[in-house]
Amino acid sequence: MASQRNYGVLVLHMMFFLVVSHYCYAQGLKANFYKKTCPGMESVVQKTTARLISKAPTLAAPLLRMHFHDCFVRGCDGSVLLNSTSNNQAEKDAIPNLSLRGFQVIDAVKSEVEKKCPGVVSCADILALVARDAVTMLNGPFWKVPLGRRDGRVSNMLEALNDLPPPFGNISTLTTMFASKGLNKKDLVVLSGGHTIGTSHCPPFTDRLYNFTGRGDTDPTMDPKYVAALKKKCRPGDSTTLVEINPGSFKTFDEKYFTDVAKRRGLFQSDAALLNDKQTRRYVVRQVATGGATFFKDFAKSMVKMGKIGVLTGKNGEIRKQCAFVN
Ligand code: HEM
Ligand SMILES: *[C@@H]1O[C@H](CO)[C@@H](O)[C@H](O)[C@H]1NC(C)=O
Ligand SMILES: *[C@@H]1O[C@H](CO)[C@@H](O)[C@H](O)[C@H]1NC(C)=O
Ligand SMILES: *[C@@H]1O[C@H](CO)[C@@H](O)[C@H](O)[C@H]1NC(C)=O
Ligand SMILES: CC(=O)N[C@H]1CO[C@H](CO)[C@@H](O)[C@@H]1O
Repeated sequence: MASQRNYGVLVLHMMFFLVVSHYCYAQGLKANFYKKTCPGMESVVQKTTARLISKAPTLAAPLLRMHFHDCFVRGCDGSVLLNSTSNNQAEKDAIPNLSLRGFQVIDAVKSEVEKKCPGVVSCADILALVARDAVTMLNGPFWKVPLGRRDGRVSNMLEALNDLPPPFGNISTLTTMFASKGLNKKDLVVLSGGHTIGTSHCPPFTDRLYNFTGRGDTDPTMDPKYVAALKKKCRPGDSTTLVEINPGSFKTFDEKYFTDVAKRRGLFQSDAALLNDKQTRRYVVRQVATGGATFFKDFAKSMVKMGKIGVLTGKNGEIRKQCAFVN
């Protein structure tokens, strides 16, 4: 009898432990995740990132974009960093990767962190931190990055094509694609503000200039003066020229992106589309009117939210030794 009761208590304890540990794994991410296992890792990441970006400032923007692409495909699991192999085409080789750059920054940061504490810090966490540090370096906001992601073992080109929103996406497509990742319309308009930095190749928007509906026409929602200026930079078929996404301010993380969008100077249809919904439009107009009163705070919040999409935690996935390869 007594032993039966003890057994019952034991089972209860075990169940409690399982539930609690499962809960911890499921919740997973926390700001001081490496406090004991790799103290000081954040400053190693920050210093290495700062050193490399100060040598090549145009890498800051693609590193932010890389984190976004990582999170939208299979969750933030470092899958975007994996190289293709003889029998697998990785996300890197999908068309939207065209301008993904800065993989060498991630690799360099990883190797500095590995020197300090081998096999402890995931590539997915490193990417999330580097993206934050890149934004902060361009005078953008700073936020605490919840950590504890683990690295995935799969990277698939077709998934990248399916899950990444296309530049010609309309507001309903964009809303649906963000919603499928647990992000709402506010996150959509706020995170689109990432287009305050960086450059684009011509193909994502040349149709708007030359062949919008297939009849040699121009996108009527785009400021004609901006169309004319872009036509000078991008001839039809040009796939190498780089254009500033937020002209005049593409090296600074600020709220000026919203001024462009409001003036019908959003570069992609996806930027322009933010004017076609009451809620996203209201956000754009309000940031313009207030000089970006809440943009930094909102961006930090939505980045933390994006950084939690589909993460692997606990015993799932692995801690890659090299970010371009599974162990
Ligand atoms: C809303 C859906 C989005 C679409 C359709 C989109 C599309 C694009 C496209 C087509 C480019 C240009 C790529 C090229 O060089 O050809 C680009 C660049 C960029 N995107 Fe987005 N994007 C979206 C959301 C985001 C988000 C959420 C972020 C980050 C928070 C982001 C950050 C960036 C950055 C920083 C660049 C510049 C990259 C560079 O300078 O190389 N984008 N985006
Ligand atoms: C991974 O592939 C890229 C090209 O996509 C190449 O530049 C890089 O050297 C490869 N990384 C490693 C570690 O082999
Ligand atoms: C948005 O784009 C999708 C996919 O191209 C299309 O099916 C849908 O009709 C479009 N919606 C609107 C409101 O234009
Ligand atoms: C414009 O688009 C139409 C339909 O997609 C296509 O048939 C035509 O070749 C395009 N014209 C140019 C100049 O690209
Ligand atoms: C950086 C990178 O891996 N770029 C690849 C993107 O995809 C194209 C093919 O679509 C490859 O040729 C690039 O090497």
